[in-house]
Amino acid sequence: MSEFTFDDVAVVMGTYNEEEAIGSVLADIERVSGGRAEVVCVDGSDDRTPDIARGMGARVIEQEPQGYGVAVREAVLTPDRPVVVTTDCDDTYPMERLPDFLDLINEGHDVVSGDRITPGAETMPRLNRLGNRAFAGLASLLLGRRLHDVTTGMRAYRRDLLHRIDWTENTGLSAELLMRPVARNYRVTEVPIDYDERAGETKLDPFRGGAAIAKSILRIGIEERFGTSLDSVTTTDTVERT
Ligand SMILES: Nc1nc2c(ncn2[C@@H]2O[C@H](COP(=O)(O)OP(=O)(O)OP(=O)(O)O)[C@@H](O)[C@H]2O)c(=O)[nH]1
Ligand SMILES: [Mg+2]
Repeated sequence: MSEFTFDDVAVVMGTYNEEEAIGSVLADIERVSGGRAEVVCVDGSDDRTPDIARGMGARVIEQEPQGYGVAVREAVLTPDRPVVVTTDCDDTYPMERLPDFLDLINEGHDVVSGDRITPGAETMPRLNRLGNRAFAGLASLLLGRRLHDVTTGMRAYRRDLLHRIDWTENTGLSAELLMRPVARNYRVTEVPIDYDERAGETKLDPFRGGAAIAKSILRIGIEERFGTSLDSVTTTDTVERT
């Protein structure tokens, strides 16, 4: 089997008023991939974000802002390229690690997930760090496999896996994108990554967002482990803007 190169990679993201960060994120992707990775932004901004993205050669799909997962679901399902990498557009994730993620896909993994927690994540707000540890602990218990960071935004996926699973979550989509493949015995690995301080304003309310993520993890864990649909845990997951 021939190895994937950056000509086979699409880097995708939801973008919502990220004009302070998007130039730097897209420049990093361009530099690290030698301009070969395709970039897809699913954008709900009312600032200059989409203009900057288009000016830098990204494909921009406009979408009313409906929350993280609605945007990222569309973003991961859009590319035709066989390797899809997600990131946040806030300059927190280390784009210089893209070659390592691609190497791990080429070694046979279906999902490569950036683990911010193991290296310390000192730049992450304390409440977020505690919450993220708790989410990983809960998901690990439910799935019976130790996972370290289930809410990370930086992952690489084989495209066919993304189209074989139905994705149901919004704020909890990041956890779902890791948990369902783990539960279905895809080859999933976590790789430690550094995590930077965010540029620009957060788009998520930590309390409402955290509650939504906890519910998603419970629902997915129970559905995947016991094959029971947990409609009673379903809520309308609207996103509180800060
Ligand atoms: N299109 C679109 N993008 C969104 C929406 N909500 C969040 N995003 C984007 O999704 C990514 C993740 O959102 P963040 O605000 O960084 O969420 P977070 O990483 O949990 O929180 P921080 O710790 O503040 O970074 C960012 O690139 C946002 O711009 C939305 O409703 N629509
Ligand atoms: Mg972020």
